[in-house]
Amino acid sequence: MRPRLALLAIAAFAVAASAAFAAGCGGSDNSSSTAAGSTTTAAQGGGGGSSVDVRETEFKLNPSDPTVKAGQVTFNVSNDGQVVHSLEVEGPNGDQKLGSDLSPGQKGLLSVDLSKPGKYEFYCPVDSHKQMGMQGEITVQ
Ligand SMILES: [Cu+2]
Repeated sequence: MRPRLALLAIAAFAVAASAAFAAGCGGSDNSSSTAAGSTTTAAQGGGGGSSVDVRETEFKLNPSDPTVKAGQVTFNVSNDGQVVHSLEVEGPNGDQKLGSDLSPGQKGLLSVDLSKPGKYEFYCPVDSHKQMGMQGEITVQ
């Protein structure tokens, strides 16, 4: 009786562990696009912040000089290019970066606290894309 119970427990643990491993491993890349898509409406519906659409291509940000109102700003980033891109904003409280890089065609949301008026740099942190022109300046009014 006892040994059999122990075996069952071990087997159950192994199944749970491998399921968790598979979910954490294979799921991360594919699920990020759907997760980003589903949070789009939530981010825009809640809060009083503004949002900015940013398109990334090789090697520029469009727009590269957006002007926003002070507050929580959501960057609606789409990778319209042919290689992986990401986005990082040097806000008043430090750097804020997309949770995961964007494959070509992917979109992502980056919410940044830009509650202090001023000018803030933003850029693509992938490889040397910033130096190649994927940078700009956000004006917060
Ligand atoms: Cu890039």
